[in-house]
Amino acid sequence: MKVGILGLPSSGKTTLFNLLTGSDADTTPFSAGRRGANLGVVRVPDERLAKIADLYGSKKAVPAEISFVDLAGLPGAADRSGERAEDLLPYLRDADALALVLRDFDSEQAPAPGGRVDPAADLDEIRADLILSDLAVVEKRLPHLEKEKKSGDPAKTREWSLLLKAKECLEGEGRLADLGLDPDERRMLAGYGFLTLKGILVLRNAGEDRPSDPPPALAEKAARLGVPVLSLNALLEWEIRELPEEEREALYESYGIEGHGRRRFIRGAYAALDLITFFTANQNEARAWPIPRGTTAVHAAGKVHTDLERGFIRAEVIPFDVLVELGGEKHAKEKGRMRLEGKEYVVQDGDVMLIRFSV
Ligand SMILES: Nc1nc2c(ncn2[C@@H]2O[C@H](COP(=O)(O)OP(=O)(O)O)[C@@H](O)[C@H]2O)c(=O)[nH]1
Ligand SMILES: [Mg+2]
Repeated sequence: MKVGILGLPSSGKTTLFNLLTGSDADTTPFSAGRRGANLGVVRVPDERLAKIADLYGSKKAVPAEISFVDLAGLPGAADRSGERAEDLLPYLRDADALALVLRDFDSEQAPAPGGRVDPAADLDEIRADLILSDLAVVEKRLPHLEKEKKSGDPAKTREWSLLLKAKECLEGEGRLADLGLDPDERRMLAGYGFLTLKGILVLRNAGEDRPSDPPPALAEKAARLGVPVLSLNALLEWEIRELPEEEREALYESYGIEGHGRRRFIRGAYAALDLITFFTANQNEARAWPIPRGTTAVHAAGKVHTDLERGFIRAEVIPFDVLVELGGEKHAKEKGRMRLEGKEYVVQDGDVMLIRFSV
């Protein structure tokens, strides 16, 4: 999974990136307008994985990974960050989700752009930028499709009418995610990398003097948009992280921070994207795979390898709880608790799957 971190300059994007990935990228005031991107990868902690590796005697355990891209600016905010949409889009096109960082802190060393600290207004501005950026893509493509559909190719006609629908949606300041596209339509649009089709998680970067709940204006706006809001204090958490472990817990407690920001972020991202985890395991490795809830066995197999999807025969499934309760695969099989499932089986969180295939 790939998450793009977006926000206005000096909202704390790079600080958040450092916190999430354990990096040490530059956050001095001069870095705000710098070009380019920071890239980093984190492993998703999942206690079930070690347990599975243990029960299968796997040589190694491979956790799911989230890669993060921290960009210097925002697509539409060219005048503020010196970046243009064309420069940023390639970094974001293949992101699965966007983390929108909203500033809710005062700082003399790092003043807010225009002196405005208003996370609800920033959310509106970023949303508008995403919409404009998608609209620009649609408007650039439509005239070409207009010509191409004259060839009589029904696929081009369908794409054309879908893009018209998209244009109307964006012009009404809607997100493409709200169009309720069916899987076919989503596939048709996949190549465009539309930003408003991606899952969104709002991160409120709150100063120490701020209440723990998001300001009502932000909470209402996010609720109306149906996006979750996570509050954290990126700088404070980053500073605490640098301390020896025995001092950390006491500080988390005294500041009322529930657990590490990275863990909360990952949980939030999984919730925002409605992801679940299935596992594969053998003597060589046990591995965690994130998939959207509702994914069928054959598509889940495709995550592991395209051959497994193409040549899918069946999945042998043992739920994690059963595996633990019975003390391993062998006993689960003996007790008849391993299920055989076909292509259309909807994979459940915690399923340990062996995929039988032939190509
Ligand atoms: N007081 C305070 N300063 C912060 C916080 N988060 C970031 N900063 C500071 O704001 C400045 C800009 O942060 P940075 O992460 O580079 O922002 P970016 O431009 O969005 O990447 C830096 O000087 C940070 O130390 C915060 O939660 N509180
Ligand atoms: Mg930055």
